[in-house]
Amino acid sequence: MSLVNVFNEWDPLEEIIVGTAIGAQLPRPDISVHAIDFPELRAIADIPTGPFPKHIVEETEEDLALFIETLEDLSVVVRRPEAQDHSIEFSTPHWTTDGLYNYCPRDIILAMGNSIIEAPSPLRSRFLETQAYKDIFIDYLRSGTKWISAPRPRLTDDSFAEPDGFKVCLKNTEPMFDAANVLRMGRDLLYLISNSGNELGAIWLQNLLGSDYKVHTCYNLYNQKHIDTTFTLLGPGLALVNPERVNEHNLPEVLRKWDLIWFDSVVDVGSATPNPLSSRWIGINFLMVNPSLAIVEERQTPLRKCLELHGIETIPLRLRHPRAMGGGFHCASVDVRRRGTLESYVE
Ligand code: DAV
Repeated sequence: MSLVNVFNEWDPLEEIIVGTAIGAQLPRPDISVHAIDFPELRAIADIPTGPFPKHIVEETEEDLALFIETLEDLSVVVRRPEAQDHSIEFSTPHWTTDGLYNYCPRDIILAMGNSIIEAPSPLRSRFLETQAYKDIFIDYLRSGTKWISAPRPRLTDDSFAEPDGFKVCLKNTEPMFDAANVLRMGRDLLYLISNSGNELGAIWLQNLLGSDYKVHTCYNLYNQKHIDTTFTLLGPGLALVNPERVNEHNLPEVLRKWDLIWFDSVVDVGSATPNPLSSRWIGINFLMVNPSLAIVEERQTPLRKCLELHGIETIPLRLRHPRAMGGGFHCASVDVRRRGTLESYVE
């Protein structure tokens, strides 16, 4: 049986890939890094670059080790990427870059049904990032998993219009998206249109998945990058919503009949770096182990209380640098197998 078998964000978790902070660095700046990671900065020359401070890498590795131990205690199989040297430059005929990190497998790997899909990231620095997962994917392949890599995008300079703060400037020139632009809810998938995902990417994904699934493009929610600090899907018909981004006008149609928790008490844990890769909303980027158990960053006390009021127990764990590194427990992992079947959660 395929080791990859997952249809949503909440069924009982059986296997997961957890990222690593080893080798993490900020790549050489370009227009995609500007639009997706640093829209608050005026010029490309202002964008920070180079290795993450040693203490951030070491503390994140310690925190991930405890996350993994906790998952293993819950009988979840955990796999890790190979560490890579992201400072090595690489090129296509059109451009040269270096890499970012392997901290957020969520961003570049989409597990859906019995398929593993390597996403066509609009960030040049992530062009080769899935190489760190090849041996894992080969194991999955041998077990019957379908292994698909989306068409590699050209990523020429004209993929983006001139970055203009928080406006969408990713063009629709070819399919481009990060896997973290997608949330899985059985037969329906949410797909955020933003600087890290365009409409051709949604069409590519829809055509790949076929008529058993419906990819719902969502607009005007959050223009910068991923969807997993805007919604957290908790269980069948229940979601946590970021009220700073979502309102009754832009709420995706498929969520209208769901019970929504409009959660406004996220704790800003700050950042040890001046230009963090994520906003304070990284606090709602947590992992469902099953519909009544979540792994949550320990400083998010109001969130824990809120989930517990809704019958969801929480395991608080330390994660010291979610803003600097751009990922909470959801981003820093990709769940590939959950016990469950393909269902519709929308009437
Ligand atoms: O809200 O700053 C972080 C994206 C993490 N994958 C935010 C988006």
